Amino acid sequence: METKIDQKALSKTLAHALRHEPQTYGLVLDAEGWVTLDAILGALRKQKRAWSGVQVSDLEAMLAASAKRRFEISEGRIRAIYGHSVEGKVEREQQAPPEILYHGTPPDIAAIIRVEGLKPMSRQYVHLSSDVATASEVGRRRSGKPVILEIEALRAHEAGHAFYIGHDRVWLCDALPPEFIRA
Ligand code: HQG
Repeated sequence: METKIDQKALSKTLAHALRHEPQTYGLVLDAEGWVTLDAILGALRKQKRAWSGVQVSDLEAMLAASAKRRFEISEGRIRAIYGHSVEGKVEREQQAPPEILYHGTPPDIAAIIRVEGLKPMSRQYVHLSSDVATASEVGRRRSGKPVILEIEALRAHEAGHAFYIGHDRVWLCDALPPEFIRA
C-alpha cells in the first residue's frame, strides 16, 4: 500500500539533518555538505512509521513541489544548498556577486545591522537575496514590515570580502561591515 508522504514534514526533517544536526540521524556530511541518498533514506525510514518506505522518488517529488530550492540531488547524493549551522564550515566556491544584493530583516534588527554590519548569527554564513521580492519574503518570516537593506556586494567583493552562490536567488557571505550596507 502506498503511503502519502507529508512533504512539509519531510523538508523540515531534511533541513534539520542536512543543515543543523546530522549526527542526530547518524549522518556525517562530507566537506561540501553531501550525504549519500542511501544514508539519508536509511535515516528517514527510521524516523517515522509513515516514512518506512520512503524512496528517492519521494525526495524528488518534494524538491519539485517546493517553491524554495533548499536541497539538491546529484550523483546519488543530497545536500542542503544553504542555511547550515553545523560545526565545520561547508566548503564553497567563491564567486563574484552581482553589483547589489538584498537582505530583508525586521526594522529593529536593520538598525543594529547599519551600525554593526551583517553577522551570520547562528548560521555559517550571512544570507543575501538577489532580488527585492526574495529579500522581502525572507524578512516577512520575522516582521510584517521588513526593511530591505541594499548591500554593495560587488564593491565588497572587490575590497576582499568573499561571496558564495547558493542558488540563483540566494547568496552567502561572511560577516560584512556596515560601509557596504545602504538604504
Ligand atoms: C539578523 C530561510 C543582529 C539577520 C530564509 C536575520 C533565508 C543580525 C537573523 C535563510 C545581525 C539571522 C536565511 C547583527 C544579521 N545583529 N542581528 N549584526 N546581522 N542579523 O534565519 O537571512 O526557509 O539565520 O537580519 O528564507 O533571515 O530556512 O537568516 O534576521 O533564505 O529555507 O540575524 O533561511 O530559508 O536569521 O534567513 P537567519 P535569514 P529556509
